[in-house]
Amino acid sequence: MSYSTSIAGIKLQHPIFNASGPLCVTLEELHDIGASHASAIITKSMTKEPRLGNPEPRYKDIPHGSINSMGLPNHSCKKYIEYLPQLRKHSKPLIASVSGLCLDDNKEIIRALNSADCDLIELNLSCPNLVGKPQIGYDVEQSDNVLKEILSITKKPLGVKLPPYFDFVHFEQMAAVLNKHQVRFITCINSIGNALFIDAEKEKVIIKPKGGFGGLGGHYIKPTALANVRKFYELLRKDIDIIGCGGIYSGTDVFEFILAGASAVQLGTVFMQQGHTCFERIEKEFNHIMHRKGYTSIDQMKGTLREL
Ligand code: OXC
Repeated sequence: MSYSTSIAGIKLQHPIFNASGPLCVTLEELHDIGASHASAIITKSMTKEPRLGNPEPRYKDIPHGSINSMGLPNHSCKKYIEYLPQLRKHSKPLIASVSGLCLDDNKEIIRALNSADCDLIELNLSCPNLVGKPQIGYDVEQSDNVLKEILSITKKPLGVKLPPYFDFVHFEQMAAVLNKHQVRFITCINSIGNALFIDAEKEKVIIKPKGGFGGLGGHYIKPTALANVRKFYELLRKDIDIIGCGGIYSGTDVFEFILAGASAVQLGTVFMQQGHTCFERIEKEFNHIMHRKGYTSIDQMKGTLREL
C-alpha cells in the first residue's frame, strides 16, 4: 500500500500538508511544520516587502470554523528565500507561496525565486483581505494576463491558489484560462471572502479590519471546496494537479477530496485550532480508511466519485 502522491511531478510521502495561511510565517513555525507529519512545507504568502498585516483582532475561531482578515503578514520574499535552504533538513518538498501586491511585484518575486531552494510555487490570486485590492481570481482577463506574464518568467513548476467559484459559467471561464497556460497545479479554495460574523450579545463584529468582514474557513466551507475541486477536475487538462483546501478536519474529509479529484490536501483552520498534531491524526485516519476500503494507492481512488 502506498500513500504517496505527487504535485507537478514532485513526490509527497502522503497527501496532507499545511495551507499557506496559519502558523507558517516565521522560520520557527516553518521548522515546526517540517518536524510534524505534514508531507510538505508551504510558506505564508510572501510579498516583496515585509508586512505587519491588518490591525488586530484579525483571526477568530467561530462555532463551525474561523474568520480571518490577516492581511498577509509576512517576512518578505528576501527572508523566505533565506529560510528555504534551512528547511531542507526536513527532507520534504518546499513550496513558496507568492502574493505580490501588483504584477511588477509578482514578477520580481518570481524572478528571485528562480534561483531559490524551493520545489514549487503557489501563486495566490485570491487573498480576500487586502483593502482596496480585489481578488484577481475573480477577474478572468486579469488572471489570463498575470499567468501569461508570470509563466514566461518562472523556471519552477507553478500553480495557482484560487478563490471559490459558485457558478458553472465562472468555473468554465477560469478553466479555459488555466488550460491555456502551463499551470501545473491549482489549489482550491482560499477562504470564502468577506463573510460577516456577529456577536449578538455585544452587538458587534468580532474582527477589526474591514468593519468585521473576513475570510470564512473551516466546516462552513467544505461543501464549496469539494464542489470547486470536482468542477475543476472535470474541466481541467489532466496534467494539472489539484490540491484541495477548505474544511478538512478528518481522514474522511481527505478521502472525500481525493474522490472529488484532488491529488493532495492542505489544512488551514484545523491546523490553527489544533496545532501540528493534526497532521499525524488526520494522516492515520486517512490511512485507516484506505486500508478498510481496500485501496492500495491514491491514484486508484482519485476522481472516482460516482453520480446517482
Ligand atoms: N486568505 C489569504 O490568501 N490570506 C490570508 N487570509 C486568507 O483568508 C491573509 O493573510 O489575510
